[in-house]
Amino acid sequence: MLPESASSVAPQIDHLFYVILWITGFFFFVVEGALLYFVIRYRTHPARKAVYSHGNNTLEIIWTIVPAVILIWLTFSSQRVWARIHGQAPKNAMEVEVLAEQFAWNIRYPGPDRQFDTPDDIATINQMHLPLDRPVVVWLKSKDVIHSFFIPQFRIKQDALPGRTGQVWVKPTRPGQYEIACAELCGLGHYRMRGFVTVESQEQLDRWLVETKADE
Ligand SMILES: [Cu+2]
Repeated sequence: MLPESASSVAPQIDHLFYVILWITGFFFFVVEGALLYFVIRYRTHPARKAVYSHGNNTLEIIWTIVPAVILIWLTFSSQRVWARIHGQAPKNAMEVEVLAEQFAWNIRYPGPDRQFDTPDDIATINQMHLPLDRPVVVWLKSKDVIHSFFIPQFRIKQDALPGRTGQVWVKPTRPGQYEIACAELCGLGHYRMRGFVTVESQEQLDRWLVETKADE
C-alpha cells in the first residue's frame, strides 16, 4: 500500500503507520457496527417505552483507560522515531543544504573543505545525489514562503521555514531515483516544484560532484 521504502527510518515509520491503522480500523468497525446494531435493534415501535439510564460507571472507566493507555503508548513510540530523525546525526554523516524557493529546490554541497559558503561549494537545482548506506544531514531553509520537503520513499516530510534552519538526517538504503515533492501549497507554481534524489555509491557520487562543479 505504501511506496517502496528506501531509508533507514522507513521501516519504523511504516510499522507505526500500520499499528495505528489496525487500531483505528478495529475501533472504527466496532463503533460503527454497534451504532448500526442499536439503530436497528431499538428503532421506534408503538409497544416500546423509553427508559431512563444513568449509564454504567465500570464501562465508562474502561473506555477511558483503554484509549488513554493506547495513546500514551503511541506517543512514546512516535517520540522515539521523531527523536531519531531530528536528533544528532552520526559523525560520518555527509552534509547537504536544501534552500527551497518558489518554485525550486536549491541544493548545495560544502565541497572538499566541508565548509558551506566557501568558493568550493557545489550547487545544483532540483538535482540531489546522495550516497548509499551513509547518513546524510539535510539543512533545510526557505527563501520566501513555507515549503515542505517530501521524499515519500524515505518517509521524510519536513517543513522549510523562512528565517529558520531545520535539520533532518536520513540514511538512504536503496539505490535509485526518487522524487522530491513540495508538500505545502506554496503558490501558483506549487505543482511544478519538483526535484529528484539519486541514491548511488560514494564513488559515483564523488564523480557526479566533480562533473557538476566543472559545469558551474
Ligand atoms: Cu513549495
